[in-house]
Amino acid sequence: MLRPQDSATRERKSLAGLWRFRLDPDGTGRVQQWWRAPLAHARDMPVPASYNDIAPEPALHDHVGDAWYQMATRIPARWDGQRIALRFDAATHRAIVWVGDAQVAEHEGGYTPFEADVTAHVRPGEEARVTVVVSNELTFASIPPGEVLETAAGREQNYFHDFFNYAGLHRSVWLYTTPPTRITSIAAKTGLDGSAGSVEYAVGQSGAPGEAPVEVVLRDAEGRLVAAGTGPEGRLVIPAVHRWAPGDGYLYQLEARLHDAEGGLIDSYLLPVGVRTVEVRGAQFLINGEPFYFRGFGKHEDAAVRGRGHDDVLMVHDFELMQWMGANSFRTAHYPYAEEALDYADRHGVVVIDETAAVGLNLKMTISRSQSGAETYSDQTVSRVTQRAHRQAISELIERDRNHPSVVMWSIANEPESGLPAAREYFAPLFASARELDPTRPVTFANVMGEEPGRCQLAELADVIMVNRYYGWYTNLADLAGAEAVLEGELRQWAAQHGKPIIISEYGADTLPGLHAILDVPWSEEYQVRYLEMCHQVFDRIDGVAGEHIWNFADFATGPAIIRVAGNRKGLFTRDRQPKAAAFAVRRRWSQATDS
Ligand code: BDP
Repeated sequence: MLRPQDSATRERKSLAGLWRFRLDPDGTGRVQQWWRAPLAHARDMPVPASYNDIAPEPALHDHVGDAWYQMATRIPARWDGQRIALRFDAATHRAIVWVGDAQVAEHEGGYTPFEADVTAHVRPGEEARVTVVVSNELTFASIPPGEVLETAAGREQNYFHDFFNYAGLHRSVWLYTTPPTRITSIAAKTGLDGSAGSVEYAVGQSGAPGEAPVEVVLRDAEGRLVAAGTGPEGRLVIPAVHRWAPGDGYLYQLEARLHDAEGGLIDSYLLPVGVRTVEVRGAQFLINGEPFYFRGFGKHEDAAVRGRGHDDVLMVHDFELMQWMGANSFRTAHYPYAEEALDYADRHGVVVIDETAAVGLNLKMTISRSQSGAETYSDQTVSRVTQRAHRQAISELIERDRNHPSVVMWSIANEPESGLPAAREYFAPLFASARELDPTRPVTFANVMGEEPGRCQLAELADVIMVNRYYGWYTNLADLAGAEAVLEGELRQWAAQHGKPIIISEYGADTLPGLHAILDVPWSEEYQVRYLEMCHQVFDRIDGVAGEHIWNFADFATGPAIIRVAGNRKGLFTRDRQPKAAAFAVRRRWSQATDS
């Protein structure tokens, strides 16, 4: 599915703004067919945003079930004769969409896009009514998993991950045109051969293959033509290529065009292409054949008021702060981020580990009431049904992001229970699918504390060992010397047993800004600084360590818990992006780094 764009032959209209909105805790809307009329008893709701924090109401904040959005928009009269599509960049966690009285789309999964051809349901020049029902329920059939509990106080959502279950229309919604005969997909794989680069492309089109001849041109960043080809597949060679590299987000523009028999332009689509290679060799992670050391963060899409709603202001600010820190990379913990973030990373040479929303496949880790003591993998819990949703999540992630040069690796899960043979049975086919869908990038997952080398059944399946470790916080609290010994011992074991690159994909300590202490007092700013320094000293002593991603870039919202103080406070920045002392300490380390 190609993203909507304005090109010589295509036009977009954003549906961002205020929509009408109504909660539906009892699910009556589906029975009463609320899409058939203007939404009664509705209030204003901004899109994109999570709905949860927009008004100070527990019923909105903690809602479980359906929520309805509706808006009316005029279809431009000049769109007559075009194919018209409606696209949601995300609807969390699932949605059904109607245009007028007709259902046009249904989608499972809260962080990947979906669209519908609505040409037959709208009339250029007239208004169209768009209605969407989103459901935030998580079950063992969804990614991420969860369970809805029927309690005396009503329905409650239980989930197994440490961030608030924000919901709603989190990203842009577009109406857009394409010509009736159109380009439907483009894939570009890049390679390097000495000073030359190559782009292998495949262009899909509607109708019979080859119906309209395909032409492809590649231009450099200044708009100069560097290569051209014809046919739906081919290979372009760029002599003296300017590589895409960390810190140097150089992009070429690939333009695919469809022509009619007379040579007239039918459709044109522009794809930015960064020419680079990625490879794991021994214990090294190579970008363009050179060792790369990941410096950065696990992040969240999270902010006051807008929740997980995409916002360009906050996104650019976060990237600027990461650059100020000297970070060169981040992980999209714990779900695919807005595509705008990947575009930005492409353009600025920021390296991304791209993660699915498969977080919480671990019932050992949860404080869940009804499932405590339950097995993670069983017919009633994480099962083949979960696996089906998980495979779909992997394939939608790869399909969406495969052309981004910034994305160097897929992370197919965060902290699953991985020490059981059942984990291997569940995950082996998923690793295989990811590799089949994209043979060009390494595939990994984030290993949880306790699933050490020798125990973990999945490390063998991963190309890179990613571990989340909290020695000095969840264990060895206020005992940094003890923590140092355990951390070093474990990392050395990983290095010896697997010989693969090791990335510490999470390490961190909760910290309240303004709390100070001379001694090692957890939650103080000084403890966070010393904890991180201890970890860094260990990483620097171990050859196989290929990266460090601090948990977390900023404080973020969670559900209520006695180990959380109005959210998770492991940020180097507060939730409103003010630095804690550790931000300055880590900035000194990262800005002094001389390698990539
Ligand atoms: C890890 C999780 C992450 C949590 C973090 C923490 O991957 O989502 O927020 O620990 O406890 O278990 O802070």
